[in-house]
Amino acid sequence: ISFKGIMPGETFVYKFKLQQSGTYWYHSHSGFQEMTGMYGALIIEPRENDIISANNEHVIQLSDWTDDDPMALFRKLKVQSDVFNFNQPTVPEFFDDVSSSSISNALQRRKMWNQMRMNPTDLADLSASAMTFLMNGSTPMANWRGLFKVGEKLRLRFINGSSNSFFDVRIPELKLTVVQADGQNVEPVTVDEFRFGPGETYDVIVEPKNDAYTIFA
Ligand SMILES: [Cu+2]
Repeated sequence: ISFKGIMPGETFVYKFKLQQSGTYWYHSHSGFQEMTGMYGALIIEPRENDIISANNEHVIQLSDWTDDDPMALFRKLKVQSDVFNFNQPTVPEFFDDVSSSSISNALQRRKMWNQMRMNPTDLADLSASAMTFLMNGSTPMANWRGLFKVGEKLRLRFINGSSNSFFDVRIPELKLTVVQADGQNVEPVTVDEFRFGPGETYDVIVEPKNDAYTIFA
């Protein structure tokens, strides 16, 4: 809206006053370019010493990728919004509802969802049937070396750079201490797992006791 865009091969220098530091990211807002990889991390170091101490840090940016033309996917959703939802409530779920409450409650519930023209399993427009989920641009088949070192205090800057997907993130056998959310330092909270939606960032501190772990999202 505000300018004519950056043509292929051109460069453009953005200038803006920094009022903040922390983990942020950027992405394109035109032509579904974000879904085809036009995004990246923006890490802003604090002017003074960082109060979050770590021996090392890595950015882990999650995204969702489609082998289809995103415009074609969008067209399908415009025609039928639940085309990728293969978990629709049908007759058996209706009888489950009847037996767990009553027939009038079950009918009432169906009526409510019908009025909204939605269903209770409508969690995201696109699911794994249309998407592959990526970490730093790599598929789930990929592997990284040298990320974890025993005894090192490691800061992982998680970014949900997806167009559509919520992620539940955990590293089995490692506690995650959340120290920053959306670029703002927070009172540290130690968890086994966190959930974040498109656009959100969480920085966590981990202290590996082995040199191999799975980052699961
Ligand atoms: Cu955006």
